[in-house]
Amino acid sequence: MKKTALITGATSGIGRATAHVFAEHGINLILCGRRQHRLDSVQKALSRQTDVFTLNFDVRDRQKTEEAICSIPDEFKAIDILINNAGNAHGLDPIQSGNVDDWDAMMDINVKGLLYVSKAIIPGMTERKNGHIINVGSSAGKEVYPKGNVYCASKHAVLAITEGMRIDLNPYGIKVSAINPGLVETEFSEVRFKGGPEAENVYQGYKALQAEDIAEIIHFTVTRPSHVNLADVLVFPTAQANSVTVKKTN
Ligand code: NDP
Ligand code: 8X3
Repeated sequence: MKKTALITGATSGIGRATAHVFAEHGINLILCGRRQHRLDSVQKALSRQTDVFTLNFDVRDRQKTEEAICSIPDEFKAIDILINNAGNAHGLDPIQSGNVDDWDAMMDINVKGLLYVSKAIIPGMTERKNGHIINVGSSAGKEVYPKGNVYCASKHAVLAITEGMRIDLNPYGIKVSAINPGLVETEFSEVRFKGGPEAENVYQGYKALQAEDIAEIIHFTVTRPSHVNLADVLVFPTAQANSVTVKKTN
């Protein structure tokens, strides 16, 4: 029986790469994001391999999130796998000069958005006593780095929520995992620096993780036998030892 996965943030980076790997393995997909043209192009690319349904909503909008998930057609409704991936850093500033709009964006998307999506999907999982929730955290959820303040707080919250979900959903046999990457070369830094020149240096002088690396780990995680749960995975590029120690050639 084919499984169904809902992936948030499927228009770019880790989420899109995960959609590709899942499609290769015949997992049906519900792909979410705000950029409709990207949802359309990922759907077009993957529809030859699996069934794909797309949902356009902003995870910050609680009502739109509920409505979008309610609108999922019957053939996709039994969601086996939820990949809570949508999120970004907004800004890299000391706390004393941080931008409050950036703080709102990170807490509203990375934390509250993850909760809104989960709230809409968990009842189906508890009813079926089956499911796997993967929360994409970060090494920033385990370690605070200079100017990371609120982004790190949002990812620490993702880890706390992951642990809470694992405890509360334990009676239902639902797996809950956190995948926590270090530096991954995606559109992440373009978003963090709002398209500014700082983004150019982030992945230079070493081999950063690629979105496909994380997608493979996510696929490995969801294909373990039913008695095995990879609860918490921390993955760095080889050149990275922690948030501030990266061996660069230049
Ligand atoms: P990208 O910027 O490439 O992708 C972010 C995705 O999130 C996009 O698909 C975007 O879609 C979606 N998204 C952002 N805001 C919203 C929103 N308000 N509502 C709905 N969807 C939204 O970055 P990554 O792939 O790198 O990031 C994915 C996850 O991985 C994030 O949670 C990030 O924190 C985490 N991470 C990234 C690391 C890195 O170094 N790149 C390292 C560790 C963790 P759209 O704009 O179409 O809505
Ligand atoms: C993304 C990795 O180090 O920029 O979560 O916070 S980092």
